[in-house]
Amino acid sequence: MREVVTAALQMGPIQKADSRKDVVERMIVLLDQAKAAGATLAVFPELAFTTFFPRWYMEDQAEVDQWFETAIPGNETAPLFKRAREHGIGLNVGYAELTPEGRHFNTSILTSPQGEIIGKYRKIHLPGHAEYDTERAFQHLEKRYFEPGDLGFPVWRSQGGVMGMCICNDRRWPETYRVLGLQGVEMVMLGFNTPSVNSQMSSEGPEDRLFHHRLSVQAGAYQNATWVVAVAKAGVEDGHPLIGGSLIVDPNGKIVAESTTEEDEMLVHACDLDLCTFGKETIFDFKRHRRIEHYGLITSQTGAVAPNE
Ligand code: CDV
Repeated sequence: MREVVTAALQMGPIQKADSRKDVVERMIVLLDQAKAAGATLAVFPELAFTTFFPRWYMEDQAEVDQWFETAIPGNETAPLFKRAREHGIGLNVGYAELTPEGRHFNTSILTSPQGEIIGKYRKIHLPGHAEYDTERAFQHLEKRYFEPGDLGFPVWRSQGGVMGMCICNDRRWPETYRVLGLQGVEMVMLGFNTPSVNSQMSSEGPEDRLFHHRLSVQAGAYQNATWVVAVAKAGVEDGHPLIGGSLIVDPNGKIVAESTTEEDEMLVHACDLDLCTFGKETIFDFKRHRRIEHYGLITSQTGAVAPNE
């Protein structure tokens, strides 16, 4: 058995007016709960230190940049990293990254239980749009504020296994899990901020949103024989609702833990990485069964092209 006691640390809403100091205090309370539950790994949401600011249209770059971190840990976020190190807990946490060169990414990092940053991932599948969209019920401006990630989908050895990251919308794309799966991933960690209603179709509400979320995460886990830990920022942020539904999913695609609130909430599960072996050596033994000679379109073509009528 290779058990990783994993805490999915769902966060309730963060309002625009909430300070990073207040948010980090909430995160530390969750981290203390994770320690009490015996966790050595804690997964926090996407853009965990702030409200989900891409819902707001901004033209002034200085106003945009206030939502970004220029250093991780920075002055205000350092207490979280210090507490994780003291507890011997590795962290996966999402934040908005502003690089010294002035580049903007939707990023997550992985630390070791000893507190070193061992991995960084920059979100590749950015949803939404870049300009104000009058047709939508609300804005989703990730394409305005972030560049697509430039680091690919790497994996890292940590916690006695092979660990990978992705962020929110990435979980809906089978390519994400497969590229990680081809590197032997045994646990995919991801945070998300998913509005409870589709901004382009008001009839698609929380039930459908949770259905698509579970479907994507469970399929990714099963088809790649990997654990997936998916963690929400949930609840109503300045009038804008986000789904909860944080999940820990096993390598058979089964949900072993799920949040029940839209508040700060801890889920914990002892994830045995050895449970990945059966699927990886049988039905999803990629080496024996994949037929790459038929998969060329996946990397040579982006959009769908139907044949002429
Ligand atoms: N933060 C996100 O990436 N949200 C998207 C919404 C816009 C659909 C998601 O896939 O959940």
